[in-house]
Amino acid sequence: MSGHLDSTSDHIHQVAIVGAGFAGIGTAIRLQQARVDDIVVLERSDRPGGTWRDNTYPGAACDIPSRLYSYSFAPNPSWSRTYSGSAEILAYIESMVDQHDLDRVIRYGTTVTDLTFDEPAGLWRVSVDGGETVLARTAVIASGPLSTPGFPDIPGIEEFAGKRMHSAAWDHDYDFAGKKVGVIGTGASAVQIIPELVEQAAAVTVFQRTPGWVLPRFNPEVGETTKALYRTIPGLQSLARAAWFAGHESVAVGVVWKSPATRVVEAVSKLNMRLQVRDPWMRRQLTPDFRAGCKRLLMTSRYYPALQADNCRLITWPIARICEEGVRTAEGIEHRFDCLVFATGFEVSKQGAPIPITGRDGRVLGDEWSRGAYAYKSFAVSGYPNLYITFGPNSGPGHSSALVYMEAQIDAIVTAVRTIIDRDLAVLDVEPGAQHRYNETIQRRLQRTTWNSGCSSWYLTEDGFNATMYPGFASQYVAQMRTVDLTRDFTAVARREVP
Ligand code: N01
Repeated sequence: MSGHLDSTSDHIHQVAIVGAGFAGIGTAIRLQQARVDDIVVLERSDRPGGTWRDNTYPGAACDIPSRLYSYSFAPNPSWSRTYSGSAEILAYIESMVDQHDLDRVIRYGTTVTDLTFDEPAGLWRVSVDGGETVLARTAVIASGPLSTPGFPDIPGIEEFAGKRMHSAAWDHDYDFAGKKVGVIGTGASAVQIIPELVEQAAAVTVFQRTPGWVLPRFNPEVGETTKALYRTIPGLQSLARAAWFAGHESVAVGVVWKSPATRVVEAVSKLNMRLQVRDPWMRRQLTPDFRAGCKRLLMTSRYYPALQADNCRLITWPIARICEEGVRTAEGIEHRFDCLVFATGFEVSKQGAPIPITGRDGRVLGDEWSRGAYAYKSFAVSGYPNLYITFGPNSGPGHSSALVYMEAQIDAIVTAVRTIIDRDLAVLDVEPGAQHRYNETIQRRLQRTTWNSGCSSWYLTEDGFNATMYPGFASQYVAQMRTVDLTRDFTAVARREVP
């Protein structure tokens, strides 16, 4: 797929969007529907899809039901399973690009290097590699919090002479047949990869630092009759979506808040383990020592059986170092491998400001967020006018579809962009007081959530600050985004008032 839009240095776009993943594509579609025509999407890769373009490891799939994992304005009656695989999700995103003719506005192979607000001109200067500067009245950062693969800080990691692979940068040309493979990590990505590797490789060794809470995931095919009904009865799929949404909202009670309901989730998970894992020693190794929901729940029915396969070993000794031939654990045993798979997550420390962003008076967002990111209702930051973020601070869903949160953000962004255009604003900036009050409430409520109940996870900074998750239900988040008040909580300067 290729697309190009002429962008001379003096042309000012209405909106520049960074990233052509689910959020960037969704924002572009909704802006077009709101008659915002002059937009440009800057995408570093040569294809759209973001997470679902990059995470192609064997077994990659969504652990949120497909019906909830598509834009509400574009339901997909053709999902093949309850939980779709990554290829199918990527195909859906690409179909959205085609249907909305977005290749016209996406510039592939264009990496944004920094953004600077030009206050006198009331516009963002977006630098891209190669030295060009793209100008836009409004900028939208839709580059996603989990887009840069993270390798662990294990001594000797560079010494390994075999094949190294990260879950988010899979080498499909590598043949696992007959190979000895070590997998580091047992999070959401790992539990999807391990069952596939156990089927492909000669031997798989799993290095577990912290076991997670596992819930069963039933993933039946969607029948042809159901698909036909979705295609023929208008609104039926939206109804099914609403039903799944209600189901997820009820799970949230046990997952979000420190409450007795958490015990129910833990009991279900323990029962699941008892039914799937025969060996009491292994059950002890796999039993978490933190409250369910503190880390992401792992949704899989295939992980425990894979761990017990004849060609799979679970190692719970800490890793001491990586050496030329494999991994040495703390008890001094060296495990030799042909390939090491790093299912070790992402560089979330850069989550706050993935790109250098300079706002009013030379303020640098990365500096302001160095001890933890914050924003007004997760999508706008005081001092950085006319700039909006998807999946910004404290917008993480712990239990529901990220797309529900994302669409609420996109609606707020479209309203702000239309306001900037209709009122011909040079500046639309969040009031610091409104931002401060919002964050005080968010941080107070976070103290009562399981995410802040003592485990370590990518949700928290090293100081234990939670800039990631939204402390509430998805429906509450949607409601809060509808109450974004561009008059009371923002200051505006019209272009004609700029000296
Ligand atoms: O990454 P993670 P992930 N030595 O950071 C271990 C989304 N997602 O890619 O728990 C040994 O969760 C680390 O151990 P510990 C989802 O939002 C969605 O799996 O820190 N081990 C952990 O086990 C998810 O939350 C889907 O002790 C080390 C693992 O590596 C996010 O992506 C599917 C280590 C990292 O787990 C990230 O998930 C998959 C070390 N030095 C992912 N360093 C959907 O289905 C790290 N680890 C939607």
